[in-house]
Formats: sequence, structure tokens, C-alpha cells
Amino acid sequence: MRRLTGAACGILAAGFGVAVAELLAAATRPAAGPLVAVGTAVIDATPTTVKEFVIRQLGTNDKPVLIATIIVGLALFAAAMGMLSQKHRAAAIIGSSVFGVAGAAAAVTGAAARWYDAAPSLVGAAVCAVTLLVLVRRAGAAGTGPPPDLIMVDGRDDRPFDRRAFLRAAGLVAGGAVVAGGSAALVGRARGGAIARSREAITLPAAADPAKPVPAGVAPGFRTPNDRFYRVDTALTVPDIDPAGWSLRVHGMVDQELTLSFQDLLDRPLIERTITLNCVSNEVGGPYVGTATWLGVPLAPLLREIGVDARADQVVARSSEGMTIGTPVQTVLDGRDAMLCVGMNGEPLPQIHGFPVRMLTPGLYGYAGSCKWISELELTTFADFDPYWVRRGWSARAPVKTASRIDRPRPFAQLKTGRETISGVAWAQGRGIEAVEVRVDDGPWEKAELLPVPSVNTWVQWRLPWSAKAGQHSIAVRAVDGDGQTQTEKRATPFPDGATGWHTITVTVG
Ligand SMILES: Nc1nc2c(c(=O)[nH]1)N[C@H]1C(S)=C(S)[C@@H](COP(=O)(O)O)O[C@H]1N2
Ligand SMILES: [Mo]
Repeated sequence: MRRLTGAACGILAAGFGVAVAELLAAATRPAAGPLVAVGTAVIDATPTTVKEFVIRQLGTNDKPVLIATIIVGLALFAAAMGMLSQKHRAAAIIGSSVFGVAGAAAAVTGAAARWYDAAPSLVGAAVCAVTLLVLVRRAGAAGTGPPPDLIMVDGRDDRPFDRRAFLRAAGLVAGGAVVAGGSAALVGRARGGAIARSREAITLPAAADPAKPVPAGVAPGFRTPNDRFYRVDTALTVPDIDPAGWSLRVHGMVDQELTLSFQDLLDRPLIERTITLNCVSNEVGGPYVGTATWLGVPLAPLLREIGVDARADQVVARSSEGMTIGTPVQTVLDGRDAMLCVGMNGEPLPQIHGFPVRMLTPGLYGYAGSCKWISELELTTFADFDPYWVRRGWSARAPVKTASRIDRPRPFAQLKTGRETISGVAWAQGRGIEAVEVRVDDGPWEKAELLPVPSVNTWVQWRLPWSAKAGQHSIAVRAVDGDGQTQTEKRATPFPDGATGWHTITVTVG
């Protein structure tokens, strides 16, 4: 019973401390809250292989699961601290300090951190320590007489255990935690709401150079709706960026530094392009690929205007939350429509896809050309700077590999005998897809029908009629790209420069 009371004191005090810290962070910088800061530190420190595994197992649920894990870990730590502080009051101070220093360290070492990001965690830790001492003192006399090495707050510790007074104090702390936590959530929501409203208030100009219309002959799903477009990033809280205060600094090895406001971007001639974007972490047959019509400022003319030093071979994009993504200068200048996007499928960029501005480089995996929430572009060299993913072992140069995927039938589908259609998508941005071939069991490779595309930068939808006979069947697909190269059968993991291999599924007919 006594132990349980100690654990409860610890959890209540820590809960209150974290809630106060989160409230402070919500009012200043959300990323400085201890939960998000520690979560971000965990993401940054997680070895690539584990990260891959987690993304594969949890998909986009990885973030809530991470936060829940941190809360459970914190609760266990707090319970132990509460039990220990019944005997040794110093445990309350040492334990809270550990928690405060961990939060503060995570907050100030995060990318794009400021020194004052330590404040929420430190204040939260102080609140936790004081609360725990008070609670333990109230609970301390529970039939055992005065606790051994008190920090005497006043002289009344040897009075009999006053259950009511303890419960009142505990209730007060719990209430305080709920109020602080609730206020933190409200402040966060208000902030998000303000950004959502400023996003809705934006009227994007028409493109000076509009996208080729998507051909009439495409099948449904050619373009991925914004709310179904995959999301991959390391951001635990979606950056809330007010376009009115946003700016992009272009600097480094250039003749003339440049700072652009959001309005400056909209005032430039905009291009619109339909482009397929995919993630290097995508497994063969995986879901991290989508096609959208993007509106933005072409990067090549902008770089030419400011004059890029001939020795600069890498342009590094930095985002508001500290991501760095490096793209070859050559790639940006080779005529492929690398752009600073402000619009996606006819709307301002959704917040999770980089609002207000993201970069997009057709033909490169997202981690090498498509920085979201961009705030800076630095012209530098590959020798001088390794961006975020490259420091973690991913390739510095990352052209998209030719890939194809079977979407219908689904893997392990139960089908009736007779007419079926096998269909899917294939992509090789920049090169385009020349042919898609499908093989059932040990049969011959058959050429699928290719539906029309607006350009070489989008995926191709393909389909092949099939008369399904009873039994279990294996269906494989492979693509031939615009250079005449057949997609390799050789299996490679996504790490370090993209998965390869033929997508193969098994179905049962009859
Ligand atoms: N700021 C920021 N930009 C980022 C990332 C990130 O983690 N942070 N991830 C990149 C990766 S790995 C991919 S695949 C694309 C995904 O873009 P999407 O979420 O809009 O689909 O964003 C890229 N841009
Ligand atoms: Mo990615």
C-alpha cells in the first residue's frame, strides 16, 4: 500500500511537471516540449535499420506509438522515483533533475533549437520535484512515524497520516495536471487553427506555364488526392509556419545572396507539373509513392539569377525544424523542373506536405530533393556537407530506380475462375516507362497495356487481361524504362539507395 502510494505520488508529480512543461512549450515553441524533444532525439538517434523496421511495421502510426512509449517509460521512471523518495527525499530532487536535464538536453541539441528551449523541461522538473516532496510528505506519515531523512518543510511530519489531506493534495495535483495539459492542447490547437486559416485564405495565382492536362484515358487513381498522399518525415509535431512571416534565404557559394518572402514567390512566374514522388524507404510493392499536380517556382532560373559558383555541386535545403536535404546542383539545372512548391493538386500545400513551401525534384527520391517546410537553400559542395540522411548512411546521390507494382488483384486475394484484370503502376521518373511485362507462374512474360501519361515524370498505369484458372498462382511484374533497361530481378533493401526486385504476389483462384 505504502509502495503504491509512493508510485502514485511519483506519477502525479511527473504528470503535473510534464503538463506544465508542455504548456510552456506550447506557448513558446511546441518542439521544445519534453515529449516531442525526447521523441525527436530518439528518432535522430535511432539506427537506420531500426528506423526502417519501425516504418515498415507501423507505417504512419510510428509517431503516436513513439510518444506513447515515451509516456509509459516516463511513468515507470516516475513511479520508481516516487517509491524511492518515501525513504530518501533526495530521490525526488535527483529523479526530477534527471528528467529535467534529459528533456532540456534533448530540446537544446535538436536541430534548429534555441538556448531557451531548455526552459520548459527545467521548469517542469522543478514543479515535479516540489510537488513530489509535498505529496510524499503528506503521505509520509502513513502509520510508520516520521520518515528518516526529511527535508523538513515544517515541523509537522510526525502527525498521524491524514488520508483526507493526502487525497486532497493528490486531487489538486491531478487537477492541475489536467488543466495544464488541457491548456497546452488548446494553445497548440489555436496555433494550428490560425495556420489552417491563413492557409485557407491563400489564393494561389494561376501558373504562367500550366501542367499538361492529364490525358483522358487514365484510370481512376492516376492522381493521388492530397488526403491520401503518403507522408514520410521525422517531424513529431507538424511545423506551424505562418506564410506572412516565412522567408527563404538563398546563400552560400553564390554571387548575390537572396531572401524571398512568400509573396515574392507568388509574384514570380509559376510553373505547374504533374510529378510522381516516392520514398527511398519504400519496399518493392510498397505504398510510399504518389502522383500530384504541383505548382511552384522553378529553381533553375532563380539559381541562374543569383549566380552559382562553378565549384558548388550541392544545394542543401534546410527546413524550419532543422532537416537538411542535399540535391546535386547539376540536377536542379538540367532542365527537369526542380521547383519550390506552393500548391498541390489545386490547393495550397497541405501542412503535412510542407506548408507553406517545399522543394520538389523530379527523378530523385524525396530524401534527396524534396525538403518540406523549407527555410533556406545553401549552395555548397558534397565534399563540404553531409545532409541528415547521408550522415545516417544513405547515398548522397539518389536517382529513382525503375519500379513497378501490382495493385489488382491484392496479394493473397481469393478469385473466381474466368476473366480477371491484373493492373498496377510503374515509374521511372525522368526516363519514363517503355513497357511493363507480367508473368503468371512459369508462363511467358506478357506485355501489359500502358495507359497514357502526361510526361516521363509520372507513373504509368498498366493492365493485362487474364483468364484465371483454378489453383494457386504467382504473379510477377517488371518494367522496362525509357532507356530500354529492364528492371532488375535482384532484390535489394531500401537502404542505402532504394529497393530493387520484381513485385510478386500470390493469389488463389477457384
Ligand atoms: N523537412 C522535411 N522534409 C522532408 C522529410 C523530412 O523528414 N523532413 N522527408 C523527406 C522524405 S524521406 C520524403 S520521401 C518526402 C515525402 O514527402 P511527403 O510526406 O509530402 O510525401 O519528404 C522529404 N522531405
Ligand atoms: Mo523518403
